[in-house]
Amino acid sequence: MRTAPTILHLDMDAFFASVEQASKPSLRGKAVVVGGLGPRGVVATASYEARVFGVHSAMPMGQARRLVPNAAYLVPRFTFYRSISERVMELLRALSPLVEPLSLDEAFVDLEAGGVAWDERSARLAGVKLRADIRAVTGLTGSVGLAASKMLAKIASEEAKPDGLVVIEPGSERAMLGPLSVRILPGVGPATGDHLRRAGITTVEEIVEAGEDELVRLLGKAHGHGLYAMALARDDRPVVAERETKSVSVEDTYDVDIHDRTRVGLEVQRLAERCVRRLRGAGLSGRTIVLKVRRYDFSTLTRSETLRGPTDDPAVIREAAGRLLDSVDTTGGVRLLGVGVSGLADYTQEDLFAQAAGERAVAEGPVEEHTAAPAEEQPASLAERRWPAGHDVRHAEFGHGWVQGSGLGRVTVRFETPSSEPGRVRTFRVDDPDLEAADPLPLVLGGPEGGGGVPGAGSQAVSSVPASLPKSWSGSGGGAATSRP
Ligand code: DCP
Ligand code: MG
Repeated sequence: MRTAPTILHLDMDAFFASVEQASKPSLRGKAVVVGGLGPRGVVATASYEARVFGVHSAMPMGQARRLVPNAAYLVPRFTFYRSISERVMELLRALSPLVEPLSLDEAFVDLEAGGVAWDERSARLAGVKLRADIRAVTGLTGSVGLAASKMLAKIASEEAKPDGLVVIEPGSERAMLGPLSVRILPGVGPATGDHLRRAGITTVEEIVEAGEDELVRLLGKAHGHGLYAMALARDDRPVVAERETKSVSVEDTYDVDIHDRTRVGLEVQRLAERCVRRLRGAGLSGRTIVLKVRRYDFSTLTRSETLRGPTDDPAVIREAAGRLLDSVDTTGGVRLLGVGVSGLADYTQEDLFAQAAGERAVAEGPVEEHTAAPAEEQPASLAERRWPAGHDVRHAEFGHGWVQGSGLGRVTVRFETPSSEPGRVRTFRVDDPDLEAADPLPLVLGGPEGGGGVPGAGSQAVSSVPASLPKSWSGSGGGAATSRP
């Protein structure tokens, strides 16, 4: 493992929600929930102001509404988020050829490979400058973790959230990890966490104390070895430059063959859900669902089904995987199960879009092409379809604004732009000829991330973001193991 904290992990703060707050001055400092507004909708993300009330990603939207009835509920604008993500990734690629994106808002960067950092001080400086540059270019905040390995860099950025920077100094890793929950380690989800807890292991330190043999006994060879190494902060995984993803899949090997057909079915459902989370994390959807089954005698078979269009809907993928399982004989037992999705396309969340034929009709071109859901699944009224909450509009007289809500033949628009004061609300008839859908405006003046031609929206001031930090910030890279500039 390297001896300097030159692996950087960036994760943007409350990404989709922060973009919405930056777009809409009236929502800054307020609870904002982005997600599907239809009956099957789930939360994509929530602003930190909404998280205080317990709202989080993947929560059913109805539950979020009960927790924070007064939050702003907005339909996601993936094309816009993707264009901002691209600007952030460009900044990362300026630091190093080795940039490994994990999702739209998250990536590892090997600073050493880029020659921009070689010791703690230079790494910290690069991290501080990156955060300032991201802010200047996108108007948004991202959190940075710096460490000598990927695992620790990611843990550090989590610690740094929101809007911070944490360096884990080489040599301090074991002491830092020791008291933390086992759940902090990569690959330890709720199931493995429970399994370890029943064996009396709740902290990373306790994994080390239990020893490698015990871990292998509890979790099987591959997982046990891997986890023990992580607990000792041994992680040599290199940062791998972006490559074309061909498929997204997850699989589990079982220590004891599963015979019970119901249990096999449940495992497949669980894997399908994990696969969806990974798919969404990568900002993708896919058309072909693949089921992999290894039987007691090591014979392995795969079955696949291709849908009419790409999806990342957990229900659709679960059902397809279930159908595929129906065609597989599992008598004798199953050692391994896997669920994958291939035939990938850019982000399409039918689940989020359950309400929004309008999402397709209005702003998101690619979504329109890709969506497979039949029309009768769209319960939204015509007004809501045409004017999805949160999307940009332009009025012939009042200028640029966004849809605050619609229904009963009316649409309510708040007229404001990223650089204006919070704006006023006006209500129109849904068929008002003066009102039309518009492209998002750039969050920072001069930024090209407007998702298309940037209309001249009258007077826009440059938002007051420093292009570089005051000297005193960058000079503070001294002895402390962590810092939050
Ligand atoms: N996302 C999603 N569905 C999920 C999880 C995330 O659609 N189940 C989307 C919305 C998020 C974005 O991906 O804004 C990035 O995911 P993160 O997990 O990084 O969450 P945030 O950036 O929103 O918040 P944090 O500050 O915790 O990173
Ligand atoms: Mg994030």
